[in-house]
Amino acid sequence: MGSIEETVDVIPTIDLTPWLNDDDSSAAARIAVVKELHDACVTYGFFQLVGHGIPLQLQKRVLSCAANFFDLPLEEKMNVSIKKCMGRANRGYEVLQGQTLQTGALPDLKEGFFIGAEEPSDSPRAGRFLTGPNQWPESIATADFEDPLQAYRAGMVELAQLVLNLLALALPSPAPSSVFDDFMTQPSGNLRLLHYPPKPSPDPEQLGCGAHTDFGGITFVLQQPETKGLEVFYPPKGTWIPVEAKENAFVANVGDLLHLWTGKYYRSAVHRVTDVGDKHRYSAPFFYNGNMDLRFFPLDGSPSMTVEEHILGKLNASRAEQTLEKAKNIDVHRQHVNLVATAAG
Ligand SMILES: O=C(O)CCC(=O)C(=O)O
Ligand SMILES: [Fe+2]
Repeated sequence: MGSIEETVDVIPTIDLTPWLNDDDSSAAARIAVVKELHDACVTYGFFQLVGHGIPLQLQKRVLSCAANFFDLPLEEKMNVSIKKCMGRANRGYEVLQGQTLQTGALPDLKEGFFIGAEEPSDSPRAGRFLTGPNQWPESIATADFEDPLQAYRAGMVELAQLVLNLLALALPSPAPSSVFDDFMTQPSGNLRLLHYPPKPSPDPEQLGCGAHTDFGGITFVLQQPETKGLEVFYPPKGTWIPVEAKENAFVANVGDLLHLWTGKYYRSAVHRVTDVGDKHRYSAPFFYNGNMDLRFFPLDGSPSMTVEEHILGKLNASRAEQTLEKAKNIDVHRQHVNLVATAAG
């Protein structure tokens, strides 16, 4: 018999069916789901979601859209580079090793593609943070890429809103069950396709996706079944918990915004993608950031701010940290160069 320390923690799996069935679900079953969501968000900040109503066929199409897109020649992918998007819309292709999520680690061994709600370029909002026209690859037909991805994204917006309503119900009083209602008007929800190529070396500093927390409200990750690599940090034990890639399940996680808003009641957990092994791995995280203009008031009385201010603040802080780290590395390098120069001279 193992001791508590030896027990392997597992991210809980929560079945939403009682909330999607209008007819035969008992009130008790629905309350049990709310309690499970509460416990998962307080303990891990992560859970697997099943019985969510998003068709398996659509999930499979999203993953094959990812495989088809990342298979395109680099030149075609660069035609829709995120660097060409309108203003700060953050839409399009992100190159392999284009991001370093973990300060001090090597650049992430992944490439990505971001989409969001279509906001035409002549709209006054276009070019604002996370808002604007999408960039679609020319060589893949709309019906084979844009249509399924947008159908999926719309389904994820609805799912996120149902889960947020339940997370509002799960908060201890006096938080009202309407606490997130205004957050859900004109919501920003962005889908990212990701490709992790097989890892070329066993270097522990080479991660697929460096350790980070998500900045926004709530994230739902579609993982390609039978792949590996996603892990969640569990501070009470200082351990990394692997998150199984289950068919027809989404990995949901609380972001920093929800953590702050709930007075740090719901945990925003550090997570990463380590070694994907010798198989390609595709995933599709969906980030629900709600109404970016909304001013929210953290339940513990911390200063209020708008959703956009919060996310931009997080982004800028992480960039500043990365710049500092790079500067330190350059100093180390300079010192080394000087020593070599001295020894040689
Ligand atoms: O690919 C994954 O499973 C996770 C990706 C992730 O954490 C992110 O994009 O924020
Ligand atoms: Fe993440």
